Amino acid sequence: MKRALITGITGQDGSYLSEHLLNEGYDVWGLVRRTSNNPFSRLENVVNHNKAHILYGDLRDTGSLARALDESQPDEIYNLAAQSDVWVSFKCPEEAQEINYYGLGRLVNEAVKRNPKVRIYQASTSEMFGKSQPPQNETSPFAPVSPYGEAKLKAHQDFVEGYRERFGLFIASGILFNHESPRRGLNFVSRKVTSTLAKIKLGLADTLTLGNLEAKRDWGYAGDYVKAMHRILQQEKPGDYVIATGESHTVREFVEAACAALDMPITWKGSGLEEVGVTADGKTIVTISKEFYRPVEVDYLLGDATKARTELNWTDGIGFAGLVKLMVDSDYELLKNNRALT
Ligand code: NDP
Ligand code: GDR
Repeated sequence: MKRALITGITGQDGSYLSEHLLNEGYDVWGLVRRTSNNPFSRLENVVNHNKAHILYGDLRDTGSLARALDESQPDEIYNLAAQSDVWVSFKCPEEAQEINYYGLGRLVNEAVKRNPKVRIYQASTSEMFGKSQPPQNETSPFAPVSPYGEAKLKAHQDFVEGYRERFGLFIASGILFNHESPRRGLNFVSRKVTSTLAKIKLGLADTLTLGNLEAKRDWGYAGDYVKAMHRILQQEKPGDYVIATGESHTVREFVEAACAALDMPITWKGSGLEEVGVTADGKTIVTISKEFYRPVEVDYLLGDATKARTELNWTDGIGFAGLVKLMVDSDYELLKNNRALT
């Protein structure tokens, strides 16, 4: 039985990946950091049934990583742990560097000391492309604009490409474009939109306040994307793979699709910070605030995943409208049944 260690198992991707690897017959171990609230809300299918082993540790604590590696003795490591919020990274840049850059260095160094043949997956990101011209693929230049993107790029260059070339290690990456799900953190725009609009529909909130509506993202479904992570580590040679749908939509289109899914269509009035989204009965339900703009924006991400489709035989499934509906329906049902959103 293969053993996998997942850092970031409590996050969106960690939860789907742990379920996928358990289905594939893996012995799954997850690194969890201590938090003041329940870290296992996404892991009902995994932890509550004692299917995965939990190890306490932190990417900032080398000793904890050493102990986690000794206990789990993994054949494969999936490094999903990160400070993953781009907006927050502008406010806490050292944290992004500490976890997203040095964290990978600590993990890789400790892992290969114990097992030079271990296979390591790094969660790289389309934020590394930043201002690079779309469509972006594995040969596009990197041009990150946020502390998050910069830390992820440095980690990618030093510990993925660099260690692979210098030491011949099996370190691979997925350069994943935005992927969402009903388990997406409430701080990210997709889930903020679906959860708040569902509240508005049920009379539990009045308005949804957003920042830049014009940014374009290539949004896919997280459940499909974790399958690519696993396939990347099953290849003969380690490589880097763009994972994306090849379709890009603005934040504005995301809001419109979510409103449509809730049978609550809106029209837009005004412009800039004064723009509002208004329902057919004249209620303003979307407003704009400077607070949610970023100092520098990534305007347009559109991924070309030809390499992954060819070499990994990877496909994405549900489409943009399907993804938005899945998220809206899930939030609406949870709220209707007085369940907490996590
Ligand atoms: P989440 O924010 O949902 O999950 C991040 C995980 O990292 C959580 O389990 C979190 O723990 C953990 N974590 C944070 N800091 C530390 C630390 N210091 N030590 C140990 N664990 C820590 O992210 P996603 O699941 O969405 O993303 C997974 C990975 O993929 C991340 O690395 C992200 O940067 C990257 N990525 C994500 C994309 C996306 O669209 N989702 C696209 C491209 C890349 P806790 O629960 O305690 O906060
Ligand atoms: P992103 O995701 O920065 O692409 O990073 P996010 O959902 O935070 O933003 C997407 C776009 O929406 C715009 N936006 C807002 N964003 C948030 N969070 N809140 C708002 O109110 C709002 N209004 C407009 C943003 O400006 C941006 O253009 C995600 C994370 O998962 C990263 O970890 C990952 O690496 C990348 O996707 C690929």
